[in-house]
Amino acid sequence: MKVVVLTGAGISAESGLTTFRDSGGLWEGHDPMQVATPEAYADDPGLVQRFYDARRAALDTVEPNAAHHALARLEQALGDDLLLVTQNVDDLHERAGSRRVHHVHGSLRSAWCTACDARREWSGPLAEGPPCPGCGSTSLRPDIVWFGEIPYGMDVVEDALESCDLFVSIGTSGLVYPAAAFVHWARGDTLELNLEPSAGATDFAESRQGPATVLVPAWVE
Ligand code: BJW
Repeated sequence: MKVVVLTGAGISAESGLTTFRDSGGLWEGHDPMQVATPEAYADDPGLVQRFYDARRAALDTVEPNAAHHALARLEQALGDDLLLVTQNVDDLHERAGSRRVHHVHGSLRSAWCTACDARREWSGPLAEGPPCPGCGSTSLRPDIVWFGEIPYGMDVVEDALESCDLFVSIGTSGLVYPAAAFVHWARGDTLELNLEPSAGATDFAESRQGPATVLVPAWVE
Protein backbone atom coordinates (compact mmCIF):
# COMPACT_ATOMS: atom_id res chain seq x y z
CA MET A 1 0.00 0.00 0.00
CA LYS A 2 1.55 3.31 -1.11
CA VAL A 3 0.92 6.18 1.28
CA VAL A 4 1.70 9.90 1.04
CA VAL A 5 1.54 11.85 4.31
CA LEU A 6 1.59 15.67 4.37
CA THR A 7 2.26 17.47 7.64
CA GLY A 8 1.85 21.13 8.61
CA ALA A 9 2.45 23.33 11.62
CA GLY A 10 -0.34 21.64 13.61
CA ILE A 11 1.70 18.47 14.08
CA SER A 12 4.39 20.43 15.93
CA ALA A 13 1.99 22.59 17.96
CA GLU A 14 1.89 20.19 20.89
CA SER A 15 5.70 20.17 20.93
CA GLY A 16 5.52 23.91 21.69
CA LEU A 17 6.09 25.46 18.23
CA THR A 18 3.43 28.01 17.37
CA THR A 19 1.45 27.59 14.17
CA PHE A 20 1.17 30.42 11.65
CA ARG A 21 -2.49 31.24 11.61
CA ASP A 22 -3.76 30.01 14.99
CA SER A 23 -1.67 32.17 17.25
CA GLY A 24 -2.81 35.51 15.84
CA GLY A 25 0.34 36.81 17.49
CA LEU A 26 2.81 39.32 16.27
CA TRP A 27 6.58 38.98 16.18
CA GLU A 28 8.42 42.26 16.91
CA GLY A 29 5.22 43.98 15.79
CA HIS A 30 5.07 42.04 12.49
CA ASP A 31 2.66 39.41 11.24
CA PRO A 32 4.81 36.28 10.71
CA MET A 33 3.20 35.88 7.29
CA GLN A 34 4.52 39.32 6.26
CA VAL A 35 8.04 38.32 7.28
CA ALA A 36 8.05 35.13 5.18
CA THR A 37 8.43 36.83 1.81
CA PRO A 38 11.36 37.74 -0.48
CA GLU A 39 10.10 41.34 -0.46
CA ALA A 40 10.35 41.52 3.33
CA TYR A 41 13.88 40.12 3.13
CA ALA A 42 14.90 42.68 0.48
CA ASP A 43 13.41 45.53 2.56
CA ASP A 44 14.86 44.52 5.91
CA PRO A 45 17.15 41.47 5.86
CA GLY A 46 18.11 41.91 9.52
CA LEU A 47 14.50 41.67 10.66
CA VAL A 48 13.82 38.53 8.64
CA GLN A 49 17.10 36.93 9.74
CA ARG A 50 16.24 37.59 13.41
CA PHE A 51 12.81 35.99 12.91
CA TYR A 52 14.43 32.82 11.59
CA ASP A 53 17.35 32.94 14.06
CA ALA A 54 14.81 32.93 16.90
CA ARG A 55 12.91 30.01 15.39
CA ARG A 56 16.16 28.09 14.76
CA ALA A 57 17.22 28.62 18.37
CA ALA A 58 13.76 27.50 19.58
CA LEU A 59 14.31 24.09 17.99
CA ASP A 60 16.76 23.28 20.80
CA THR A 61 14.01 23.81 23.37
CA VAL A 62 11.39 21.43 21.96
CA GLU A 63 11.03 17.68 21.45
CA PRO A 64 9.12 15.55 18.95
CA ASN A 65 5.70 14.44 20.16
CA ALA A 66 3.63 11.27 19.88
CA ALA A 67 2.45 12.20 16.37
CA HIS A 68 6.02 12.56 15.01
CA HIS A 69 6.97 9.25 16.66
CA ALA A 70 3.95 7.48 15.19
CA LEU A 71 4.95 8.59 11.67
CA ALA A 72 8.49 7.32 12.26
CA ARG A 73 7.00 3.91 13.16
CA LEU A 74 4.90 4.06 10.00
CA GLU A 75 8.07 4.55 7.96
CA GLN A 76 9.59 1.46 9.60
CA ALA A 77 6.51 -0.54 8.63
CA LEU A 78 6.06 0.76 5.08
CA GLY A 79 9.65 1.57 4.02
CA ASP A 80 9.74 3.02 0.50
CA ASP A 81 5.95 2.82 0.25
CA LEU A 82 5.70 5.90 2.47
CA LEU A 83 6.52 9.42 1.28
CA LEU A 84 6.52 11.85 4.23
CA VAL A 85 6.12 15.37 2.91
CA THR A 86 6.29 18.27 5.35
CA GLN A 87 5.65 21.98 4.99
CA ASN A 88 7.40 22.44 8.33
CA VAL A 89 10.90 23.84 8.53
CA ASP A 90 11.57 22.26 11.95
CA ASP A 91 13.51 19.02 12.40
CA LEU A 92 11.07 17.16 14.67
CA HIS A 93 10.29 14.39 12.17
CA GLU A 94 14.00 13.59 11.83
CA ARG A 95 14.50 13.69 15.60
CA ALA A 96 11.58 11.28 16.04
CA GLY A 97 13.41 8.83 13.76
CA SER A 98 11.98 9.45 10.29
CA ARG A 99 14.82 8.89 7.83
CA ARG A 100 13.32 10.24 4.62
CA VAL A 101 11.57 13.57 5.13
CA HIS A 102 10.68 15.66 2.10
CA HIS A 103 10.83 19.34 3.21
CA VAL A 104 8.93 21.24 0.52
CA HIS A 105 9.34 24.62 2.32
CA GLY A 106 13.01 24.17 3.24
CA SER A 107 14.65 23.80 6.63
CA LEU A 108 15.76 25.99 9.53
CA ARG A 109 18.82 23.74 9.81
CA SER A 110 20.03 24.75 6.36
CA ALA A 111 21.54 28.00 5.00
CA TRP A 112 21.59 29.01 1.35
CA CYS A 113 24.38 31.15 -0.07
CA THR A 114 22.84 33.28 -2.80
CA ALA A 115 26.34 34.15 -4.09
CA CYS A 116 27.68 30.62 -4.76
CA ASP A 117 24.27 28.86 -4.62
CA ALA A 118 25.48 26.25 -2.10
CA ARG A 119 23.17 24.94 0.61
CA ARG A 120 24.70 23.59 3.80
CA GLU A 121 23.71 22.48 7.28
CA TRP A 122 23.51 25.40 9.66
CA SER A 123 22.86 25.60 13.39
CA GLY A 124 23.84 29.14 14.49
CA PRO A 125 22.44 32.60 13.83
CA LEU A 126 22.57 34.28 10.41
CA ALA A 127 21.62 37.84 11.37
CA GLU A 128 25.23 38.78 12.14
CA GLY A 129 26.14 38.03 8.50
CA PRO A 130 28.61 35.15 8.90
CA PRO A 131 30.77 34.37 5.83
CA CYS A 132 29.78 31.49 3.59
CA PRO A 133 32.22 28.63 4.37
CA GLY A 134 32.40 27.93 0.62
CA CYS A 135 32.94 31.32 -1.06
CA GLY A 136 33.45 33.74 1.85
CA SER A 137 30.67 36.12 0.83
CA THR A 138 28.13 37.34 3.39
CA SER A 139 25.14 36.26 1.33
CA LEU A 140 23.73 33.50 3.50
CA ARG A 141 19.94 33.46 3.89
CA PRO A 142 17.63 30.95 5.54
CA ASP A 143 17.04 27.99 3.21
CA ILE A 144 13.30 28.57 3.40
CA VAL A 145 10.69 28.75 0.64
CA TRP A 146 8.88 32.07 0.91
CA PHE A 147 5.70 33.18 -0.86
CA GLY A 148 6.31 33.51 -4.59
CA GLU A 149 9.22 31.04 -4.50
CA ILE A 150 9.02 27.51 -5.84
CA PRO A 151 8.64 24.72 -3.27
CA TYR A 152 11.28 21.99 -3.33
CA GLY A 153 10.94 18.61 -5.02
CA MET A 154 7.44 19.04 -6.39
CA ASP A 155 8.09 16.51 -9.17
CA VAL A 156 8.68 13.78 -6.57
CA VAL A 157 5.52 14.73 -4.66
CA GLU A 158 3.40 14.87 -7.79
CA ASP A 159 4.58 11.43 -8.95
CA ALA A 160 3.94 9.92 -5.52
CA LEU A 161 0.44 11.41 -5.28
CA GLU A 162 -0.48 10.18 -8.74
CA SER A 163 0.39 6.61 -7.78
CA CYS A 164 -0.63 6.48 -4.10
CA ASP A 165 -3.37 4.38 -2.52
CA LEU A 166 -3.86 6.81 0.36
CA PHE A 167 -3.11 10.49 0.99
CA VAL A 168 -3.23 11.74 4.59
CA SER A 169 -3.02 15.42 5.51
CA ILE A 170 -2.12 16.27 9.12
CA GLY A 171 -2.20 19.62 10.95
CA THR A 172 -2.41 22.05 8.07
CA SER A 173 -4.94 24.82 7.43
CA GLY A 174 -5.16 24.09 3.68
CA LEU A 175 -4.65 27.75 2.85
CA VAL A 176 -1.22 27.65 1.24
CA TYR A 177 -0.58 26.27 -2.26
CA PRO A 178 0.61 24.03 -3.76
CA ALA A 179 0.17 21.81 -0.65
CA ALA A 180 -3.50 22.79 -0.43
CA ALA A 181 -4.02 21.18 -3.84
CA PHE A 182 -2.39 17.82 -3.03
CA VAL A 183 -5.80 16.36 -2.15
CA HIS A 184 -6.84 16.97 -5.76
CA TRP A 185 -3.67 15.42 -7.17
CA ALA A 186 -4.01 12.24 -5.07
CA ARG A 187 -5.21 9.21 -6.99
CA GLY A 188 -6.20 7.11 -3.97
CA ASP A 189 -8.27 7.50 -0.84
CA THR A 190 -7.92 10.74 1.17
CA LEU A 191 -7.99 11.45 4.91
CA GLU A 192 -7.54 14.65 6.92
CA LEU A 193 -6.44 14.68 10.58
CA ASN A 194 -6.67 18.19 12.03
CA LEU A 195 -7.72 20.04 15.17
CA GLU A 196 -10.60 21.58 13.23
CA PRO A 197 -11.91 21.21 9.66
CA SER A 198 -9.35 22.84 7.33
CA ALA A 199 -10.24 25.12 4.43
CA GLY A 200 -10.24 22.04 2.19
CA ALA A 201 -11.85 19.57 4.59
CA THR A 202 -14.77 18.77 2.32
CA ASP A 203 -12.39 17.71 -0.48
CA PHE A 204 -11.24 14.74 1.61
CA ALA A 205 -13.12 11.46 1.67
CA GLU A 206 -12.84 11.59 5.47
CA SER A 207 -11.94 14.34 7.95
CA ARG A 208 -11.25 13.59 11.62
CA GLN A 209 -10.95 16.35 14.21
CA GLY A 210 -8.73 16.35 17.29
CA PRO A 211 -5.16 16.91 18.48
CA ALA A 212 -2.44 15.31 16.36
CA THR A 213 -0.93 13.51 19.37
CA VAL A 214 -4.19 11.57 19.71
CA LEU A 215 -5.35 11.20 16.10
CA VAL A 216 -2.06 10.27 14.45
CA PRO A 217 -1.00 7.40 16.76
CA ALA A 218 -4.58 6.07 16.63
CA TRP A 219 -4.52 6.12 12.83
CA VAL A 220 -1.03 4.55 12.56
CA GLU A 221 -1.65 1.68 15.05
C1 BJW B 1 -3.59 21.32 14.83
C2 BJW B 1 -3.11 21.39 16.14
C3 BJW B 1 -2.94 20.16 16.82
C4 BJW B 1 -3.28 23.38 15.41
N1 BJW B 1 -3.23 19.01 16.19
N2 BJW B 1 -3.88 20.17 14.24
C5 BJW B 1 -3.93 32.61 -5.08
C6 BJW B 1 -4.49 31.34 -5.26
C7 BJW B 1 -3.70 30.19 -5.17
C8 BJW B 1 -2.34 30.29 -4.89
C9 BJW B 1 -1.82 31.54 -4.70
C10 BJW B 1 -2.60 32.68 -4.81
N3 BJW B 1 -1.79 33.76 -4.56
C11 BJW B 1 -0.55 33.32 -4.31
C12 BJW B 1 -0.53 31.97 -4.38
C13 BJW B 1 0.61 31.05 -4.16
C14 BJW B 1 1.09 31.08 -2.72
C15 BJW B 1 -0.11 30.83 -1.79
O1 BJW B 1 -0.50 29.72 -1.53
N4 BJW B 1 -0.68 31.89 -1.23
C16 BJW B 1 -1.85 31.73 -0.37
C17 BJW B 1 -1.71 32.62 0.85
C18 BJW B 1 -3.09 32.01 -1.19
N5 BJW B 1 2.04 29.99 -2.60
C19 BJW B 1 3.31 30.18 -2.89
O2 BJW B 1 3.77 31.26 -3.22
C20 BJW B 1 4.18 28.93 -2.88
N6 BJW B 1 4.87 28.83 -4.11
C21 BJW B 1 4.22 28.57 -5.23
O3 BJW B 1 3.00 28.40 -5.30
O4 BJW B 1 5.06 28.47 -6.33
C22 BJW B 1 4.49 28.16 -7.60
C23 BJW B 1 4.76 26.72 -7.95
C24 BJW B 1 4.16 25.70 -7.24
C25 BJW B 1 4.40 24.38 -7.58
C26 BJW B 1 5.24 24.07 -8.61
C27 BJW B 1 5.87 25.09 -9.32
C28 BJW B 1 5.61 26.42 -8.98
C29 BJW B 1 5.22 29.01 -1.77
C30 BJW B 1 4.58 28.92 -0.43
C31 BJW B 1 5.61 29.14 0.66
C32 BJW B 1 4.98 29.10 2.04
N7 BJW B 1 5.92 29.47 3.00
C33 BJW B 1 5.53 29.50 4.42
C34 BJW B 1 6.62 30.26 5.23
C35 BJW B 1 7.99 29.67 5.10
C36 BJW B 1 8.26 28.57 6.08
C37 BJW B 1 8.36 29.07 7.50
O5 BJW B 1 8.71 30.23 7.77
O6 BJW B 1 8.07 28.25 8.38
O7 BJW B 1 5.35 28.17 4.88
S1 BJW B 1 3.96 30.28 4.71
C38 BJW B 1 3.50 29.23 6.03
O8 BJW B 1 2.27 28.58 5.65
C39 BJW B 1 4.58 28.16 6.12
C40 BJW B 1 3.78 26.91 6.26
O9 BJW B 1 4.52 25.79 5.86
C41 BJW B 1 2.57 27.20 5.39
C42 BJW B 1 1.39 26.36 5.70
O10 BJW B 1 0.94 26.60 7.01
P1 BJW B 1 0.33 25.42 7.86
O11 BJW B 1 1.35 24.41 8.12
O12 BJW B 1 -0.91 24.95 7.22
O13 BJW B 1 0.03 26.16 9.26
P2 BJW B 1 -1.25 26.98 9.71
O14 BJW B 1 -0.88 27.76 10.90
O15 BJW B 1 -1.87 27.72 8.58
O16 BJW B 1 -2.33 25.86 10.11
C43 BJW B 1 -2.10 24.98 11.21
C44 BJW B 1 -3.28 24.00 11.26
O17 BJW B 1 -2.99 23.08 12.30
C45 BJW B 1 -4.63 24.65 11.59
O18 BJW B 1 -5.61 24.16 10.70
C46 BJW B 1 -4.91 24.18 13.01
O19 BJW B 1 -6.30 23.96 13.26
C47 BJW B 1 -4.14 22.89 13.09
N8 BJW B 1 -3.70 22.54 14.43
N9 BJW B 1 -2.91 22.63 16.52
C48 BJW B 1 -3.70 18.98 14.96
N10 BJW B 1 -2.48 20.06 18.13
